[in-house]
Amino acid sequence: MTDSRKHILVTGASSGIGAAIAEQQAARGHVLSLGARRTDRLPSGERTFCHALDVTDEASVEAFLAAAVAANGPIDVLVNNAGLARGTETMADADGVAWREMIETNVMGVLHMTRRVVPSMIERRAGHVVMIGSIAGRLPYENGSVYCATKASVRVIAQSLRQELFGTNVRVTTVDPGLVETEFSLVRFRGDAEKAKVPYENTRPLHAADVADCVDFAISRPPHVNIDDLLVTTTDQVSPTRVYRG
Ligand code: NDP
Ligand code: 8X3
Repeated sequence: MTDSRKHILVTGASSGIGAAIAEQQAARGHVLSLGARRTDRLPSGERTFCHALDVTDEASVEAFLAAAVAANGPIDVLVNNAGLARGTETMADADGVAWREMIETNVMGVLHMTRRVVPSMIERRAGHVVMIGSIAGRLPYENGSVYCATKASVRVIAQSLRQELFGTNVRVTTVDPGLVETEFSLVRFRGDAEKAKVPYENTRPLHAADVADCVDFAISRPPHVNIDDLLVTTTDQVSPTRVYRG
């Protein structure tokens, strides 16, 4: 790919932030490879390659990456967006099943993807890894210990990776959003639409497109500029638990 047209790979592009990133980067004229488990929900487009992806399954990750590279060539930008929170149990009440799902998706999924993509970036002395973290990784809250821990892990993995990639020209960025209105809450509350609405009631959450704007800013900087991390909330939020509900 040339500097002007990049091959951008987005995990979890079937919904929310990933879908918004895909839409915006498609409009910029970039070539996209999009993955998620619900392939019927992946956005289609002229220069868009869609393929099944379960980031928790190494065979699926390998099949997805092989197909993406065959379709679109070397990956210029990897956006590790796929992720979820499941449940709001306290540690004392949890059975551990959702913990494993969150750790496998949010941490192992990022690692499965990144370790397979970075070697070719190092070889080409160009590339960009973007992580979608969360405000939860910086300011943990009750009833969310494992989700918060997974997002703190993403942040630390990015910091360490940036050190490892020092001198290679490969960039690493973390974008940590606050409350964004997506299907995130529906997933966290296990499909209970009434409970899922509550976090967004009487407040102005971010739109997925606002987060896509942050990713767009980071990846469109000149090649010598690395945006290390961005924390983004609406003016109605100053911490995970301090949300203005006027
Ligand atoms: P959505 O639920 O709307 O989207 C999540 C995406 O992740 C879906 O496309 C889903 O696709 C994908 N996904 C989940 N598990 C897997 C898997 N095993 N393999 C591949 N894809 C998977 O939520 P958001 O858009 O809000 O979430 C995107 C990211 O943003 C997550 O990492 C989340 O933690 C983070 N975030 C969200 C915030 C919010 O308030 N919404 C705030 C801060 C961070 P499918 O189910 O089809 O596989
Ligand atoms: C999602 C935002 O505050 O619900 O990461 O954890 S929060």
